[in-house]
Amino acid sequence: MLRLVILATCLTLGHFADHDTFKNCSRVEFCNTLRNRQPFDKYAVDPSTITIDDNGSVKMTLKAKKGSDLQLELLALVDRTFRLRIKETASTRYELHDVLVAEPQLAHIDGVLQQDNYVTIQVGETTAQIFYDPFVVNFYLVQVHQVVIDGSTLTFDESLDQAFAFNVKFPAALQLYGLHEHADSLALRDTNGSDPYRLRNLDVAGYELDSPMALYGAVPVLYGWGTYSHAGVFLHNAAEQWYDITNGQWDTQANVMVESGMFDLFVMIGPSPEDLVQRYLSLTGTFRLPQLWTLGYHQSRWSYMSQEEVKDVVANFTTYNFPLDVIWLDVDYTDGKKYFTWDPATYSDPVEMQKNISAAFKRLVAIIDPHIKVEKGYNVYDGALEKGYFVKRANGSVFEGDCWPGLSSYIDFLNPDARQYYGSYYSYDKFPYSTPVLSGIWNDMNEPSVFDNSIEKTLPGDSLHFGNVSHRDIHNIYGLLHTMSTHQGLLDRDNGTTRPFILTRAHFAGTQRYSGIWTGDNTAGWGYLSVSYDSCLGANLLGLVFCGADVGGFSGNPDTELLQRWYQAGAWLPFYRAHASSDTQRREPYLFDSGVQGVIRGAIQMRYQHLPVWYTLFYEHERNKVPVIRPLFYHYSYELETFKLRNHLLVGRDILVRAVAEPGVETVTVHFPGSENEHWMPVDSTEVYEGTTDVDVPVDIKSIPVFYRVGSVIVRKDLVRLSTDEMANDGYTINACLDRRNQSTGTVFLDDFTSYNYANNKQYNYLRIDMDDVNVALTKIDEDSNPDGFDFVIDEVIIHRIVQEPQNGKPGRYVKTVHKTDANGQLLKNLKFNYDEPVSIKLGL
Ligand code: NBV
Repeated sequence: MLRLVILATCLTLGHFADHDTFKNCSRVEFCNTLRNRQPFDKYAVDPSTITIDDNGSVKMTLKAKKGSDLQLELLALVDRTFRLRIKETASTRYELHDVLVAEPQLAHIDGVLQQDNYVTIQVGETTAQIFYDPFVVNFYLVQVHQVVIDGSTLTFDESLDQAFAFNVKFPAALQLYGLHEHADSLALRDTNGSDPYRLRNLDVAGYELDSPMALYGAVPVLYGWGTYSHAGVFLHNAAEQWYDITNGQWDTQANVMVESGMFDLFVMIGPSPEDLVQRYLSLTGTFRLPQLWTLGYHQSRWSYMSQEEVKDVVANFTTYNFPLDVIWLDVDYTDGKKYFTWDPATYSDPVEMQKNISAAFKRLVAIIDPHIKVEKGYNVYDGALEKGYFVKRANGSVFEGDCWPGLSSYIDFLNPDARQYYGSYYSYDKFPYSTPVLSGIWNDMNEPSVFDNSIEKTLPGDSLHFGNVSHRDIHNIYGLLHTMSTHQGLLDRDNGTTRPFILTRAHFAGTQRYSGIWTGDNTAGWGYLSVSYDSCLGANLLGLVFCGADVGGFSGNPDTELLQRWYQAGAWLPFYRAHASSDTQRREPYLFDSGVQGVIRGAIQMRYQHLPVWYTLFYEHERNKVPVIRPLFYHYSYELETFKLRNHLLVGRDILVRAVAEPGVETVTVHFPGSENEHWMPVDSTEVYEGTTDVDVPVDIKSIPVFYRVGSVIVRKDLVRLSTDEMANDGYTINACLDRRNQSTGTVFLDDFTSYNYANNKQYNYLRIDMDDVNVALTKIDEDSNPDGFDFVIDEVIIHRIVQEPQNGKPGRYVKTVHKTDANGQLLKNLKFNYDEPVSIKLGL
């Protein structure tokens, strides 16, 4: 009963985060003590201890003026990256595993210069310089000072157990980004006068906006962005952390306070934004190409309460002509919240339901949480208990806490055997009545969430994991380990033939190797629509590319204007799912009047038209370590105006989107980046805008400002059907946006859309498309790839040609011509190519 009251309170309160439960810095002892520490140069290098190994490692002792000495190790890594590790001589600190994609490769040290008071280590164009006393570590690229670890504030305080703190400065940067996940602007704010940004994975129901409070995910990366040089740091540590931020010329810095674990800091030097993101992804990995259907539209609700309701929703999407790929099951499909079971009364025939879903060319995703109901006779529980696979209390007994099923225990995912055990339940025989139609899994509540406000709704820090590891040391990777287990389970289930789809709420650096993410329990308010862009852009810079937000808002009821705007804006985030809390009014799109339906249908169809763009971008993310969506400053960092811009994003390099995140507007201000060399064409009008201008663009409820970059080729599928499966054999439309030289370029990627054959056997068709106003040239990008079976069928080519250049801030004009045949009058879609040779098509009229 009490639980119901608390839950009801949270739900009605909506977006008021619970500040009694979730602490600010002053209520967290180590943060409160370390935040205001004064610099006092506690450490100095003892030069007699320095050892240098040309193969990339430098070691020395830091003598403490008070307390214990420390050992410093500096590793030079490939890709303009250094790794700085500092610990006590007899360290008992937990050293993190499972996060890096592989052991980072050491670089050869090209030169060492030892002076009286400093040593410099030269690796290619980068230099690390360590001053002995006062102790400071500087990192340079050529002559440009990039990162400074300020030894005067380095604190390893024995009175605070294993807590430590340090300051990191970014002399070439103007603005810091990173520290995902917070409901705040992408550009981190100065925290002087407010709480520091907190990284601790927490189940914050009804989170508030513009807040440094911790949310579900924690990615300890800071990027320092400048107009000419970019550098970053990644703290490889999964304990709770707080970051004070200062931005500004010569003063951009962070004060970092950490509860426990290792000082293990990767210093990554750009100089370009692309370089910087690539360095980080070289350490933590990329998201693998998802199956095509995952990029379609997803419909969810907490919960569809019966198999009949599920079938009814699916049928209505078809009846009302809304594309849909996936229907989601929230917790209520289970038997008493026992995962890997079905409620026998309401989901009595899951196999028939899955057949029904599949007959409509849709798929199913179901939720599986990490807490396990304490119930003798429940196989998942019994097995885990017997084998010792649950997290333990400090006294060694199995931890039990309250969650959805009532009393629950928590799988200890740090234990590889427990991961294997839990993952095995995804197999068809151990998850009764599951079939391949259950195509993906949703891992929720994996911060992990425990319904006990006195411990911030999560496991206590002193609870114990495999190998006697304290929970506090690994708290922020619990969700990552959960998805790792699910990922392996799904791979095994399908014998490695299918690319798993997982959505997770808790996440950390490296989660991208296993799962997509969403922004959790947002609220039906305009600010939450806006912040979904900040959040997913931030995630994309950190490799967490498959990101979305609950369309419409999880809590509360959006009015129809907000709902329509959300469908329009959400279509341009990588993951596109509508979801709503249990106490909200039903809002499946077919429930609205025909006008609203039309707008929502249009938004979803726009998404489906651009699926080839999304799919190609996801492939290019994996291949080139580039984000799928990008803030404007990623490509235009020389334009200061782009640093704090909100509601704008780039899909890849070539599509600019401006979300309408304001109610009742007839125009919105769009920032077009790129100086006079860049031009932008709206998809739904014939104007042309010039780069580095701000324009008030008219909008009505049917439109969202979307622009193609002049010079690009955008490949679409313009015949939109009701699911990706039904569109699989349809041809493509090539949109060529010709530049002043009458040229445009793009790429397209095709494969079987489901398996790993693209990676394991190079079975794919990856083409570069070069166009002028009469010629289409297709060139196979990888000589050794095999495009058999993946024909790029061209239905039509649309040429966009500027007929009037924009001038003095006034838009220009372009015209479109549509071509369906080649110069011989042959229908383009009837042309068959051998992609092993470059293809050249002359267009007919
Ligand atoms: O499983 C119920 C919900 C889910 O719908 C939501 O998306 C998650 O973020 N879940 C949280 C647990 C309860 C939230 C109050």
